[in-house]
Formats: sequence, structure tokens, C-alpha cells
Amino acid sequence: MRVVDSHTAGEPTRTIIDGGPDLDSGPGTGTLAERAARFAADHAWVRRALLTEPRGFDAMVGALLCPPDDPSCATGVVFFNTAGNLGMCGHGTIGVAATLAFLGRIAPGTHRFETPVGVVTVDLKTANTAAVENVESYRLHAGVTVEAEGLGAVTGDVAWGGNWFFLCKEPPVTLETAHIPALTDAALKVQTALARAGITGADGAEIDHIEFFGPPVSPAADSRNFTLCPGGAYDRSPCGTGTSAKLACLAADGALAPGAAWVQESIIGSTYRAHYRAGTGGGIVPTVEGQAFVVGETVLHFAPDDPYRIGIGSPFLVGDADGG
Ligand code: PYC
Repeated sequence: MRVVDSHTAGEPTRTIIDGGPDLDSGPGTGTLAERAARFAADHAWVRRALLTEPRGFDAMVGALLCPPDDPSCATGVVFFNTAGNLGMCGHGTIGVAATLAFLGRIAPGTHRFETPVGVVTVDLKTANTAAVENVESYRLHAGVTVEAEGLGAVTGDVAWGGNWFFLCKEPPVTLETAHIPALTDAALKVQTALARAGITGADGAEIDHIEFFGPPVSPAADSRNFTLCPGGAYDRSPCGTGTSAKLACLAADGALAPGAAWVQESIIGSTYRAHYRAGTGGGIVPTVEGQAFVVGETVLHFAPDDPYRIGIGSPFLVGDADGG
């Protein structure tokens, strides 16, 4: 399998260029959302083999390029991490844009990418800088309080930014890299508390991203965040879909006007610049701009007799129907 690796504001994306599973022909071919569901159900070994050790690590996000349903789109893309598919992925979209530019497949200008949760528009400004107009984002619930083990009452908003987020204005400890283990532990406890309390996104969707916000370190930023992603890794970037969810909450609170700039800083100090316009469904349409750089081109090998060919800790056994 041939992959190109990039990072966006520190967060890695591994884009499959050749040799990925073919979701686009044969029985069951359907919409991109249907094909993404089939990728999760029938090709879980690909996710494990690409993203877990020894080839990857837990923060990696994969991108499988697919033919789009909508012919106006430059590509379809299914994002996934070690735990499963992501609906949208902001850093991943910027990473895929930089990767396609690196490969000479797109040039600076405007391109539409189709994701399982909707079409996003990518304004590729340079080979490494892209502004992504995301899917319509909205706050579902404001000021939800849960009792989290060891933390007590934790209050946050439930919002959609292409994935489901619980956004807490008060971090359990200060947002600095030395506190990443404590922030990870706290976010997992909040996620458990949400599940125990039956608090979900729309239609019972699991809230699988937890964000803590606090004051920025850089005077040029408006806020710093820590985002825990499904699978338990933290986002090195300010999280594109999480920044979208944050803008939806700010807009709902009347705390940020349409078109006004918001600079979101990540736990490692990287930044996205964002703004929004009003959506047509009662939410907002956020635009998130950041930088991505290609860091490698790799051909991955899967030797039949390698006991770890589908990743260390994989639930699949070599030789299983789903084991590659
Ligand atoms: O940038 O949207 C994002 C994202 C989601 C998970 C990791 N990054």
C-alpha cells in the first residue's frame, strides 16, 4: 500500500494513494456514507494495520480517497483513526489538500471534497495552506452538567462540527503539555460520565470527542484547547471539527459575530484561524484555515508470515477473514 504522510499543525494524516480497499465497485457500492460504513465493517484490518504500531501510532488519522458521488467534487474521502471512522476531519482535510498538491493532483484554488457527512470546500491558498469551509455546525445542548469520577460536576455544551463534541469552558488543570496525561484521564472520565448519563448527540450518536478550553499562551490567539479523540489520543492540532463546534457555541452565545476572526490554539501551541457565516439550517458554516506539510512517502508491506502485519494489539488474528 502506498501512503503519503503529512501533519497539519502537528497532527498526522496518512493518505492512502494506492493499494487501499476497493469500496467503489462490486456488490454493495453505494453513497460515500454507505461505502464508509462498509470500510468500517469489512476492512477494519486496514485501519489497524495502517495506524497502529509498528507502522503508525495512536494519534494518526487515515484518509482513504474514493470517487465522489457528487461529480463537482475533486475527491471523496473517508477519514478514520484507530477507533473507527470519523465523520469529517478538519486537520485531515488540510492534510489531504497538501498531499494532493504535493502529488500535483490539485493546484491552488477552490476544490470541493466529499465526506460521509457532507461536502466541504477547500480553498488551497498555497501548497501548504488551506482554508476549509466545513459542513454546517450547531450547538445541540448548552450547559449540560455530568458527575465525572474524581472530577465532580463538569459542565459543557454538546455541539456538532462534523463530529460530536462535549466542550467544557473550564479545564480540570491548566492547558499545558506537562498536563497532557491528566487532561487525557479527565477527558476519558467526562466521556464515561456522558455515556452513563445517556447524553448523546442527535439521533443517539455517541459524543466521542471531548474538549477543554482555557486562556491562550500566544497573545495572537483567542483560546487554547485540548481535544481528546476517539481511541484515547489527543489532537496535536486545534482540531478542525472541534474549532467548528466551538464557533457554533460562540455564535449561539452571541459571543462571536459572523465573519469575525477566531484564532484557536492547540495544546502544543499550533493555531487555526477561523470564522463563520450563517448556515441555512439554523446553524453556522465555519471556515478553518491551517497549514499542512508532507513529511513522507512510504510503501507499506504486509508479509504473510509477519505475526504483527495487521498491527500490535489488533483484535484480528492473521488468517481471519478480516485479517487481511
Ligand atoms: O481536525 O477535525 C479534526 C480532527 C478530528 C480528529 C482529529 N482531528
